[in-house]
Amino acid sequence: MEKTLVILKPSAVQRSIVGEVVSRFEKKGLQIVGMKMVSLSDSILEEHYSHLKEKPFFKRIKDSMQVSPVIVMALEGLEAVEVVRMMAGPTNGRKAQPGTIRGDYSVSVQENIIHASDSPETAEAELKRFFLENEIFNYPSPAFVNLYA
Ligand code: YYY
Ligand code: MG
Repeated sequence: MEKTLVILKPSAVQRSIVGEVVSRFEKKGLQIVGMKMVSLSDSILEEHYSHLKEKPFFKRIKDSMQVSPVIVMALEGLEAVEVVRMMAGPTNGRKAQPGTIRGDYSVSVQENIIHASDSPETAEAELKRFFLENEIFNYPSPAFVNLYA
């Protein structure tokens, strides 16, 4: 089993599509093992988007992540990192296939609804960044036998 981090960005929270997006993950068979609403500080965003920190548009991204609180989620499943990235679709909502979250809800690069960890290593670091140890849960999933055979 693998865990991955999803952030429902202000573009999801402000447009009131949190439920729809969360529902997609549940229907797919991913188990929610952590979930909370938080306001993202400058320092956590500088760490989280450190690969973009030197870009001229970094402030624009940071501002957009702070216009409202976000929902951070920990999702668990077999190959969850890859599964969730596929469900998200590519960064640019205009290039994302219909059927993906970004493809169905976004026409933007910046306002692209969710963040999803891009590798198992990144996922581990990102889960630690946004969750305390006791905020990630381990509980039986009765549906498990129907999900993976
Ligand atoms: O992993 P992913 O979210 O698909 O893209 P990243 O290249 O890691 O960029 C993070 C985030 O930054 C992206 O979701 C939107 C924003 N962004 C942007 O607004 N403009 C860009 N040219 C590149 C990224
Ligand atoms: Mg990324």
